[in-house]
Amino acid sequence: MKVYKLIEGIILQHGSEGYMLDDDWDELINRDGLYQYLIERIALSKSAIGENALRLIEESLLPPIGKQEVWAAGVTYLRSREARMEESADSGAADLYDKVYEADRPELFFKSMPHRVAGHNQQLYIRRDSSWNVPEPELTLFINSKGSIEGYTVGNDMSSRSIEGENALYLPQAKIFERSAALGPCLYVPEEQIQRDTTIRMSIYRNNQQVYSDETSISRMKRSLPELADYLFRECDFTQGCYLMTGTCLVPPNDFTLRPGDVISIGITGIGELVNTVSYKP
Ligand code: DO4
Ligand code: MG
Repeated sequence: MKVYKLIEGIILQHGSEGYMLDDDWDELINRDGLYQYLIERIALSKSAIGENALRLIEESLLPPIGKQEVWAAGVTYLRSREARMEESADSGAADLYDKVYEADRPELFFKSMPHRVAGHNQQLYIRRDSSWNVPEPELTLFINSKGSIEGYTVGNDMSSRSIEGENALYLPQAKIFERSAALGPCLYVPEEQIQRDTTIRMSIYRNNQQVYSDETSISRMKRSLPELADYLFRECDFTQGCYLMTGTCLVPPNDFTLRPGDVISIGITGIGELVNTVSYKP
């Protein structure tokens, strides 16, 4: 089941059918047994809107977020640990990443308020004061206010590697700026939890040429998804639920940096494709 947030209303997509709802986003998604609830809503719905659903989704899609905070986990894959140790070698912080990868407590950090989040086909920004900018493709959890993982989306944790590499204490500046997070295209609510062998892939295009492409499986993540959610909920309440990006598993080569005009496409099997164009903040 896919839940799309539109400028006016919400579309549930189940199989090839679409159903329009006029619910409040936060009330609709923040519940236990979300999949079952959405199935019941479809059964009560008078009619499917068929092909119109696709047109509406294309024309008026928003990121699948209301009042939820966006958090992120870091160094959950070996590839991220390696990349971070390389970029921070000169600052002397390489050890931090090694330690956090092995530690019981995961790295969790605040990523974004909802108003800084871009949706599918919207622009993402890179910092002008950063010389090394990368996208981070991340499976992103929707966790309800009781701490239960009820859905998933595709996330992009845009990052400045030059700022983080200069000093690990600059992490918030490397991570939090206008349009530094993307979520979408939908909230995916499966009947069962997401499969461990789910594939995540990313391609980057410059002047219509592919300049990067790779893929991996979320089974390479060192930690379990409930473990990350449990730590996040230890001493924080999220009355509307929250989103949690689960860490990057793909890192472009060290000589790669994003430029304005680049197009980033991130896909996760079952969820869909999140596509964004890069620019500077106007
Ligand atoms: O440790 C800094 C951030 C790590 C991160 O964002 C990631 O591994 O995805
Ligand atoms: Mg990340």
